[in-house]
Amino acid sequence: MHIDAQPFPYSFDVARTALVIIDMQRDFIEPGGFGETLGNDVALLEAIVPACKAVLSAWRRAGGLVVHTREAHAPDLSDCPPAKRLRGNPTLRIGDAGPMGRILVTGEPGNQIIPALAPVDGEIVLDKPGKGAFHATPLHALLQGAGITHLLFMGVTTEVCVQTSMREANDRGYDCLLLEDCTESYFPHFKAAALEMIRAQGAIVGWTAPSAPLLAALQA
Ligand code: C5J
Repeated sequence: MHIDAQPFPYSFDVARTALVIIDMQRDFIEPGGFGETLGNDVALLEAIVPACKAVLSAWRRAGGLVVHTREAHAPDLSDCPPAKRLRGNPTLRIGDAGPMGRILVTGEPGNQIIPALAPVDGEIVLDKPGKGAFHATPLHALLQGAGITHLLFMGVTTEVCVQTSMREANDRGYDCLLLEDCTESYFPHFKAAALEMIRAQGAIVGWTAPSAPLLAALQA
């Protein structure tokens, strides 16, 4: 399969490609979660949900592998170093009790993937304590075991967990495409810059494309 992308067309085989959905969890997307406590306008992120849902549905129909990640820490925060917990000036920190349970803690209501993109049986769901999806998770082993060589990325936030995960994936040898209308940042200029960085210098980290050509290719 080939789709129009920047900086040049992206080719992949569905059987060797996984759709990786980064951190579409209530804490970041819904009002009252961690994202909002950091002073962000979560409506910006909520706006990508319909496009993400359309891609997820089409990818499921095509029989492709789906990976969902959640930024999540153990209840005792043993996997959350002070360098992460103490950054910023939020009204609530990781592990504190918030309106949707303890912030970014495994199993809490705010840590669940939003209902519109909820995982189904057979999909991989990974809790990741870092920004990158490969740090302290079995993701690389699971993808290698499934014969995956290519990754399609969606999710939030573009310049933090998505970009970090794409860079980790690129270092591990995966050809990565970021779906432009299926990712968002609390800072639109950071999203724009991240997309440019990713595809600069001949796709130094990977490709970017809107979801429309992917949906058309999957339907053809
Ligand atoms: C952040 C993420 N922004 N998923 N997490 O802290 O991008």
